[in-house]
Amino acid sequence: MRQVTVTEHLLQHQKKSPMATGRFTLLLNELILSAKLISREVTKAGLVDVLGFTGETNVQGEKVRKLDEFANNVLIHRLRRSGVLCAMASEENGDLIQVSGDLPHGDYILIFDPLDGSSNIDVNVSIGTIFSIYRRPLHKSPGAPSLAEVLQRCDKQVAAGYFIYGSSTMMVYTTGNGVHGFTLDPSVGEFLLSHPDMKIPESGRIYSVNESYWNSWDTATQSAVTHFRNAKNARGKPYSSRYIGSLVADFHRNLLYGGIFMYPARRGEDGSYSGKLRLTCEAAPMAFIVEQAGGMATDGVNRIMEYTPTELHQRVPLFVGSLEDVRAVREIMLRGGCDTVPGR
Ligand code: P6P
Repeated sequence: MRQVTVTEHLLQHQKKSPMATGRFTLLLNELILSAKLISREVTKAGLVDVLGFTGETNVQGEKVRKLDEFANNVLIHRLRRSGVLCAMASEENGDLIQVSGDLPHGDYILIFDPLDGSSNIDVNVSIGTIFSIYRRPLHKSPGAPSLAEVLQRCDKQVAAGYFIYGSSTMMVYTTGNGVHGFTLDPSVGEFLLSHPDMKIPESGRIYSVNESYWNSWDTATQSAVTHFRNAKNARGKPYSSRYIGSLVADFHRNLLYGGIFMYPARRGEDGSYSGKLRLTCEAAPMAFIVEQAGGMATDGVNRIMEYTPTELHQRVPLFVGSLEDVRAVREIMLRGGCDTVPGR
């Protein structure tokens, strides 16, 4: 296959993708440079003192690992200077990261999880950076964007993607014209097109869920997981259970092989149900990607892309993957009187 860089691919699709503007290309290239810097640190994590904790906790109440902090700082530093953003939001930061001020800025809004799956950093399991891009609404308020301008309906995303730092470093992204995968060739320092127009198999052969939470699920969720324990794939074989505990790694494998990733709502000590994954920086970008690849993403019943976030770090249940698998869950949830699906 002729070597095609991300920029060449964007320009080739210029006509089809209104996103292939110079300003979007610049934004994507800054994300790519950030990912190269993060990848370099991730791959040598075992050699220098970037493992372990900083001793701080983030807005999620999670211990911040040094690589988390490094990745977050790289992305904020580089993207703040891209000149094309008006606001950023990170899974690691409680509030919006304002961009305007003395630096040039533009109309894109970037929401990201700098290093998802970071609990796996010390054990050499694939982790990733997830990003979601919106445009600032036209009827914009003067000055820096308000939170309301950032919390847009998920189907207003203009681009979404992830970098996965594994046996190779890959970028998978969509601008609404299909899903395309690029693999980093370290010898030239370029992401080269390796997976053009990715499509997820319509029905899968893998289900991914942390079954240790069985007792905290409602009965409809338990029925959905039981369905896959007994289901047969398109070739009449049982589904395989695979769960890495790193969303990007589990999602990427299922995108290629076909299957469903489930992070259902769990009952808390107060008896209420809530999801763990964040809507804006995890569920929404993965939903955009999977729908562009022919799959589906719901909270069990409702389409993730129809959500309008109520807060920056809103959590949702997530069922994402092959169309027939996510549809099967939806039928079970509706039949089972699922009472854990929050209103949109
Ligand atoms: P659990 C990582 O912390 C993460 O946010 C996702 O990457 C992953 O899918 C999930 O949490 C794992 O959560 O509760 O199964 O450890």
